[in-house]
Amino acid sequence: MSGGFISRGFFGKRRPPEGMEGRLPPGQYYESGFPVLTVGPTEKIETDAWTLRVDGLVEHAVEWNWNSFQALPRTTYEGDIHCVTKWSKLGTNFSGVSVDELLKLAQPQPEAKYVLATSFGGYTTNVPLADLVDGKAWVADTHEGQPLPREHGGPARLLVPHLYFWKSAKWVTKLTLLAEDEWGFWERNGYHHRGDPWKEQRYTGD
Ligand SMILES: Nc1nc2c(c(=O)[nH]1)N[C@H]1C(S)=C(S)[C@@H](COP(=O)(O)O)O[C@H]1N2
Ligand SMILES: [Mo]
Repeated sequence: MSGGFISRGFFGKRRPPEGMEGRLPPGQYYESGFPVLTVGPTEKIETDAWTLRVDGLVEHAVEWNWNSFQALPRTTYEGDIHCVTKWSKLGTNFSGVSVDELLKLAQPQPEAKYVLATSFGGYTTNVPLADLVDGKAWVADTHEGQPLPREHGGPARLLVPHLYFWKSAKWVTKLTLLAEDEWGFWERNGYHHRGDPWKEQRYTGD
């Protein structure tokens, strides 16, 4: 009886489907739902009030409103996401505008090596610029073909799926390009400056 309980309630949920075992980074378990993790309140941003800005070490600081953002070329991410609290969600789907498209217009200066992402509400996270380019990162506004739910960062969030999910700033409103790394909220609180799940870069010094 207890075996049955454990199998359904614990291992059944936490083991990935057949053939997907290799997609779980070290120390992660399989999550079939989509947990919500937010430090403060869920931000409520109407698309009318939404803006996204790319500034700092760029040739042109650029700001989009919802309409000009929607006019940009779009692409889709099909794949996995990994939270530092140890859940991984496999085979999920987001669409939006790649950071490459935003940077094409803003044009990073040669000294730009790091990015500080800022959200409505004040959450921040830092990411090396190299981790946001070449099709690895998006400002995503849909999940599974639906408008991104507010609790998951809608109208739009940063999506950097190859790094731990705290780098994927919900309600993102600004990407600032910097010459020196400037730590964000979790990074100042002991989390890794980069956060590669395959290298288990959870905490500062990992
Ligand atoms: N603005 C904002 N973005 C955020 C967070 C947050 O608290 N505020 N939490 C981060 C963390 S720790 C994780 S794991 C993911 C969670 O995203 P989800 O709630 O869509 O699963 O968002 C990241 N982005
Ligand atoms: Mo997280």
